[in-house]
Amino acid sequence: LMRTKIPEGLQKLPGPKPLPIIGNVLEVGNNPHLSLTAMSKCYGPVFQIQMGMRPVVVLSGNDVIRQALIKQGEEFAGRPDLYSSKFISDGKSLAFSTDQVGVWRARRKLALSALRTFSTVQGESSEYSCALEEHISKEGLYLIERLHNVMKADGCFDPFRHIVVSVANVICGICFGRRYNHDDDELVSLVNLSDEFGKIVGSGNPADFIPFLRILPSTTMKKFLDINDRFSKLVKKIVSEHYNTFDKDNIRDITDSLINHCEDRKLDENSNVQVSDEKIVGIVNDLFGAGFDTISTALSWGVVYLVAYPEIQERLQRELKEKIGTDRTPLLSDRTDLPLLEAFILEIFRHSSFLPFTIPHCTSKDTSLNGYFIPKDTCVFVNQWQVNHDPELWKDPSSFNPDRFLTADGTDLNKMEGEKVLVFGLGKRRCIGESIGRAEVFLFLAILLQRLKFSGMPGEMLDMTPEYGLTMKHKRCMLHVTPQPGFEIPGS
Ligand code: HEM
Ligand code: HJJ
Repeated sequence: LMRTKIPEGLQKLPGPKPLPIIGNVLEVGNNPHLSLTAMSKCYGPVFQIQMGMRPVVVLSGNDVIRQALIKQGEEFAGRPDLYSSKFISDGKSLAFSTDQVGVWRARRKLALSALRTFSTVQGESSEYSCALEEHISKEGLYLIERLHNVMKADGCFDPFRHIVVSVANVICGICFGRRYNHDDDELVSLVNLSDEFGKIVGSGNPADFIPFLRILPSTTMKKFLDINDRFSKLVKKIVSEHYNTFDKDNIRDITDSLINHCEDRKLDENSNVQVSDEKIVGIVNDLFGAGFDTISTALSWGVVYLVAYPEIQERLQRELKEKIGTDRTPLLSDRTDLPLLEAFILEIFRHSSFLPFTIPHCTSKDTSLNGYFIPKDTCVFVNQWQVNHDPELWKDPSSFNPDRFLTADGTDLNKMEGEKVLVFGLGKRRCIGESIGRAEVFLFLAILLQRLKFSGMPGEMLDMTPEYGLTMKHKRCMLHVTPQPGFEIPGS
């Protein structure tokens, strides 16, 4: 039996006793964010569990997570070799693949620069400060019209079903230079399956660690393979249309700019890293996938919280009426004038912690944390949910209270409190879509709230229990909207 020697002065990691073959998967269970938070109270902020035969280190607490991901960032920036990762973008995902550090860094740099360029360029109309703002405003107004029409026809609507199409259209605009109709079945059915994707990819999926589970028939796994397949096919079709109409003097969107990089063949002048065309253009898979799944989940939670807390919805609408009025649509530049809306968004992020764990990390060499030895190639789970519900950091963490992010007089955002919320990860692997994500959640909510009042179905209870996954979603539900006084519904 292999037994790693622990270097002198370092301790063996604490943790629960594993069963043979399955390890601790039963104790981890269906809600790893809750079970692993409970274990952190017992074993501390750095402990080890066994997923199948494989040791996994679980990090909790603001200090330990900052130490690992920022101060020891290099050592914790890898991704583990997991079964499910092989099926995402044919194993070539920027976010999930085990790319060597040089290849990952070159791809990440390209992705960041492409996102920045195509969200901040001037859009078609000079009313808007940038293309991102233009896409969100237009999709936001179109969504309002859509919800109004569905209300007229059916008397209620499923918020996620429609929000996800509008959000997908924003990232489609930036990545592919096009949008889809809300009735386009190819897109609508695909983006409405993201919960099945998240169930397989979420930290602690037993099939990632226990080989014999993979031979059992699993409908979730079938759906996951099917989603990845359809996803790749859709993106491949769009990419090949771009190759056919490519003109290096007219770079239309992110797909064009990535194709252009391949043509140039000089990805990064200062390094000798060679990255295949497939891995460069394949970056749009991740940008599109991450761009629609995360933001649609955040917004859908937002709408459900508005319904669950009608007094907060009323305060938000009063803030919009006072600061913006009814003569114009909100803009990104209104963010600093709407502290309650910003506080509400921070509280959605914190309370739902809809991204409970980061994508799993992996140590790139032998290291130590808090005096414990962690060998190279150890899988690491980072528990963001625990940080956002830590009673050491938050007063009454389980209550939904946006005011915790406002100054005592309620007129300003308390920046220090806001920075304690952990949803975008930290350090070298932190999210590259954070500024787009925050901007989009803000502007969609501002536009929706200015014109619509959300409410539940009379007599029906809202079930706000999250369903565990990479991004946790609330159960599908049916809601009502009524127009705010003073607003015409566009297009009707
Ligand atoms: C990674 C959160 C929006 C692209 C991540 C990670 C988190 C996260 C937690 C993992 C960090 C880690 O592994 O340590 C969020 C949230 C969003 C959001 C909460 C919205 C509210 C976006 C958007 C995009 C994006 C809009 C792109 C358009 C990515 C990519 C990675 C990533 C490519 C992988 C980075 C890497 O592995 O180097 N995000 N994200 N995200 N995100 Fe986001
Ligand atoms: C997807 C939903 C997908 C990809 C990527 C390739 C890349 C959410 C966090 C980080 C974002 C990083 C990425 C997320 C996955 C999705 C998402 C879906 C297919 C995909 C922590 O994005 O239904 O299908 O293929």
